[in-house]
Amino acid sequence: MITGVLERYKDYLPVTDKTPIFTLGEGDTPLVKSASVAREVGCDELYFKLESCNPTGSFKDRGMVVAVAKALEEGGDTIVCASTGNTSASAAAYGARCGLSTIIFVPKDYVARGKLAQAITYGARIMLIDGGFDDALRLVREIADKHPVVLVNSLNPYRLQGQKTAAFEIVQDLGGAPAHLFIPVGNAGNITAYWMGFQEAHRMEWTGAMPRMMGFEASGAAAIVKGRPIESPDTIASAIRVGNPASWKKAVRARDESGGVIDAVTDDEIMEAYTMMARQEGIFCEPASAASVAGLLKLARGGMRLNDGKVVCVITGSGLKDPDTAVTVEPAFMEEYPADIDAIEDAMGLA
Ligand code: AN7
Repeated sequence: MITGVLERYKDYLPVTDKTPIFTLGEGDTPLVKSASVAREVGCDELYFKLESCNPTGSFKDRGMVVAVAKALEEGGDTIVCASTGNTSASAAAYGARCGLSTIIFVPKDYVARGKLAQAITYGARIMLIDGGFDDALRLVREIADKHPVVLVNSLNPYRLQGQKTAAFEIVQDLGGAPAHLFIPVGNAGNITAYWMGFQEAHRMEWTGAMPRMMGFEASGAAAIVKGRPIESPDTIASAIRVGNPASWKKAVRARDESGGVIDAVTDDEIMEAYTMMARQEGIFCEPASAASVAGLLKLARGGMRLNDGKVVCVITGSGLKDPDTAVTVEPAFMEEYPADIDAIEDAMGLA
């Protein structure tokens, strides 16, 4: 029986007697040991936290269940968010489950097809904004300021509260924090939430150690790395196509307090990691998620030693989210034949 984030972590979340407790099965995701990338980077103990196994296929469900529960508790009937796709898919699912109306603001032409398919099918109202994520966020913030709707972006503090539970699970599964946590960075909410989770786990003495937070932006959308907002962000990893991250300062604090790094990876590095994860680990992640693995490969190749402690890479979303990118990968083998046994045996060299 899945308990879900609200029930399992209610003592560590802003849950009151009046908070409705429900779940779509979010949280309690697998921590899978690496078979191949570990060797490649010279790390004895590398794990992937498969947040792609959440009900809508991304980590967003952990925070959304808390944000939606609090919206219900506070009497809201409409939730709104801006999104590069995963937040909106999650909002649409939890909104549908709870009978809320859900309105999502997404950058037209820059949401992966699987994510849009989810929002459509869950029945959300979809506002396609002629601009980028940063424009969509600006607009939805203004709407939420002026009108009685609940903003469920990560500016809503309940979102990060829910997301921090992934750090709790890693600490519980490993019996302490890893030495390094590699994570993609877009709007910078998740790296902030993980750091909050590790700090709380440390305060509660679930772990003596704390990880170095290793965040990776896409090089075409690397505002934090470059130290200035990016006017026209661009990357194949549409989930992290963000030019002015909302949690910028908090991410920098997580980096500095943990002795970590925020760096950038190119689209080529992302696609190499994306293909490697699928072909060598059997893990189909979306391009943004591969940014954490690309970052690990980049630092290892640059000479960073990773064999003196556990390393966790957060796999934030499923590869099924973005089929259009998947089909651009060179197939290992794909040819067309007539439906004829002789032709097939011939082609397979079995004739
Ligand atoms: C797969 O859905 O921002 O640094 O609107 O979907 O917390 O933004 C998604 C972000 C990484 C980056 N991996 O996390 C959205 C959205 C995946 C993501 C990130 C996102 P943040």
